[in-house]
Parts: sequence; structure tokens; C-alpha cells
Amino acid sequence: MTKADFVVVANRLPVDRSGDDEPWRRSPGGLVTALEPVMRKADGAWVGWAGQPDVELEPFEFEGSHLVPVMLTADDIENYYEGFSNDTIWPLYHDVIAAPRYRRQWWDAYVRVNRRFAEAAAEAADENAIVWVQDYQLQLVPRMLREARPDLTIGYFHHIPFPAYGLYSQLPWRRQVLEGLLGADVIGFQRVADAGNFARAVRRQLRYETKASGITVPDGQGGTRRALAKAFPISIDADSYIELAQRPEIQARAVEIRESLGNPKKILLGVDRLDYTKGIRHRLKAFGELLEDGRVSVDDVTLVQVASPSRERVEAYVQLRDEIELAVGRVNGDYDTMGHTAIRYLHQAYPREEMVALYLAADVMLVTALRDGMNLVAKEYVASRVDNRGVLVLSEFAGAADELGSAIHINPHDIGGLKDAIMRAIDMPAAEQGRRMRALRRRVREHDVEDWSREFLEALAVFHGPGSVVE
Ligand code: GDG
Repeated sequence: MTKADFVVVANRLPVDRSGDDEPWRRSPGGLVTALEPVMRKADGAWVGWAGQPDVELEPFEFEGSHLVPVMLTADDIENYYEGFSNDTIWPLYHDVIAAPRYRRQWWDAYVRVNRRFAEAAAEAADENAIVWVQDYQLQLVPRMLREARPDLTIGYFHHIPFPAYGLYSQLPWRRQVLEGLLGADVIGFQRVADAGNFARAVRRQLRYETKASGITVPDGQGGTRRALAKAFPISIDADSYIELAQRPEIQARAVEIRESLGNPKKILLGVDRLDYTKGIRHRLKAFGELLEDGRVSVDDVTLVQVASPSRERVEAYVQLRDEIELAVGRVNGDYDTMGHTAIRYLHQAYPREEMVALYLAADVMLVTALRDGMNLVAKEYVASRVDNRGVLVLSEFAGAADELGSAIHINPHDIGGLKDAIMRAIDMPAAEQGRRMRALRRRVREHDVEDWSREFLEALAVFHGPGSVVE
């Protein structure tokens, strides 16, 4: 097998297919979108699950990258993925918005599957290669990889929040997870606060010394080594959104979307995976109350909510979907007219072109996450507004709030405040929209996904000997 100098390890490969005989297609989603430009340039290997249970696949080439599938059984998916990753770590790391479940059987599967990913990465990596591990499903991989291959330079990026110690310390396997992550040379987080929470957990649990972003870690041979834990806020491929937003057919589609909604004066938009972290219920509650109060009317204002299907076999998500659909049904039942709908709810996934047309059609973008690592939708909306119009209402609990200071910041738990912010956004004069949108767009253009990966890989290169692929 060919060995690569640069290896990405992520839960999913960046491709999808609908059946065994169907062709592979690049899959949508936050991480793939973020790493696509990096992979294109680096000519590396990507280790991950191909998306079908119990299927053993040989490594293969796809659009210039070398893909190395890791097999997951139906049992692994249930216990490692749906169980430990999405029903233990996900809710715990998002401030226990839903109750995390701690099951020893899930933990055992997590260890077993992390080992399988580490072995596949060790096999794919050339001597002294750089390996970049992605996200919370693989927190044990850095240490496993370092033990197997001390020659490697290892980075890890954490896409979701890292919680405050008081919450983190609930985790029965809190020491093992910290030790797993500390196998990396560079541990990247979305926000400065996440890196701070991590360093505090390391001090409290492991008693290792931390200073600024540096952590002194025992090297297993009686000495120590230094690891770096720091914020590297992720971004988007801004130019690709700008390019799409400038296409005449996408602008025409935006006009068509407005028409098909009955040309309301204002369109509000929410775009999220259907997830309890995204604050969709809080958004619906605020909008429902604005209708009830008579501050907005269905003749003038429509909320479009795209809730793309997600984790449909995890119980908390099944329940959430029922709650949201009940809420949408109630509001629409109370306020719809023959010609106008209050909430156009779409439990569907759309091509990127349609998303950009929606961004262009929306006067107000509502990002009301209760907790979110970054939230790329906020940045995509801003990048797409080539007309310098539109208003971003942004939760302070989303990582994006640290960078997007010219958005209207809200606390989604404060429904009164959220309602006022929505009204302010609806009523915002064009000149103020322009001023704010220009500032937001400058930030997203000046810090796009290539800057993100370059900054991370430059920090990692410090740990790598001469001749680094990232230099
Ligand atoms: C995790 C962290 C962090 C959504 N529906 C459709 C669609 N999407 C795309 C969006 C965006 C991506 O999926 C979602 O990214 P987010 O950042 O908003 O949220 P998560 O999925 O929770 O991502 C998050 C991210 O990782 C990256 O580090 O920002 O905090 O939770 O790109 O546009 N895309 C298309 N059709 C849809 O229906 N094409």
C-alpha cells in the first residue's frame, strides 16, 4: 500500500454512496466542506468509515485523494457512534442540554473502534508523517497512534465545545479521554474558552503543568514533552459561496423563492441539522409569540426553517423532531391564511446551490444555538450576501460569536430578548444592514478555511523535523 506524508483521520470518509453499485459522491457537511480545499492541495490520505455497516472495502482513489475505509459493524455503530459519541459525549460537551447517558458497553466499543482507526492511520502514514485527527468520535486516537508510531507528528482538532470542568468531571472515563487527547502535539479548539476548559481539566484531573497554551506531558520514558492546546476557529471556503451567490441563476432562484412564499415583506431563515443544540424550539417559540402579540403578521413575515435530518436512530433526536413538528403545526394552524404561511418547515437536505439561494432570499438569518462549537451556517450566510444586505441574529453560545461582533448577539434562553432582537433585525434600516454586513463579510473573507488549516498546520510544523510537508 502507498504511504502518505499527510493523513486525515475522521469518523467519516468525505464520500457517500447510496448502494454497493452506485458511484461515490463527495458528501455534504461541516467537516468535509472545511477540509476539502486542504486535501485537494496536500495530496494526502483520508482514513474513515465509508458509511455502510459491515462492509469491508479496500483503499481507493477519489478525486485525487487516497481514501482508506475503516470497517464498522452494525454493533459498532450502535455502541461507538450512536451510543458513546452521540448520546454520551455530544450532550455532555454541549452543556448537558440533553442528559448524557453513561454506559460501560458504549465506552468499551469506543475504545475498540478508536483502536481500529489508530491502526488504520498507523498503516497509512509514511515515516515521520503528519497525521491530523478530527473530532470527538476519535479522542483516544492521538495517544494510541503515538504509542504505535512515536515518529509521527500528531494534530487533533475538536469541532465541538469542550465543557467547563464541573460538567466534564461527570464523565466516568474523564482521565482516559484527557490522556487520549494529550497524545497529540497540537490540540485545537474552536474558542479560547474551550482551550481554557481543557487546560483546567488537565490540571485538575492529571495534575500536569499548563502555562499559556503549553502543557507539560510525561513522555512515558521518565521525561516530558510539550503539547499545545489552543484556539483555531474554523471557517468556510468563502470564495466558493461568493461565486455561487454571484451566479445569475442562483439570484433568480432567490427571487423565485420569495415569490413562492407570496412575496412577504421579510423572510426569516433558520438552517440547521435537526439537533437539540441548535435552539430551534426557542426560535419557534419567539416567532410564535411575536405573531400572538401582533408584532408581526403572516401577511408580512415568513419563517423558513430547514431542519436537515440527523441521527434519526438516537432517541433524543426522535423526541426533538416530534416536539418541533408539534410546535410548527400549532403555530401554522393558528396563524396561516390561504395565501400565507407562518413557518415553512422543511425536514429535508438541499444542494448547496439551493442553500445559497435561500441565504440570498432571507432578510434575517436566525442562529439561536444553545451551544455550538462554531456554526458554519452563520459564516455561510454572511459570505453569500454579496449585496451587503441582510441581518445576522447570532447566539453568544455559538463559537462564531467571538469573531462576528457586528451581528446582533442574543441569549436564546431569554425569549423576550430574542423577540426584541428579531424585531430589531426586521426593522433595521438598509444603511445599518450594509455597515454591519460589510464588517461581517470582511472578517469571513479575511479568515477563511484555508487560513484555518494553514494556521493549525503551521503550529503543528513546529513539532515536526525539517522537510515538513506543511512548511
Ligand atoms: C459541527 C459543529 C462546527 C446543513 N443542512 C444542509 C447543509 N448543511 C450544512 C451547512 C453547514 C454544515 O452543514 C453544518 O455546519 P454547522 O457548523 O452549522 O454545524 P454542525 O453540523 O453541527 O458541525 C459546529 C462544525 O462542526 C465545523 O467545525 O461549526 O459547531 O457542531 O456547512 O451549510 N448543506 C446542504 N444541504 C443541507 O440541507 N448542502
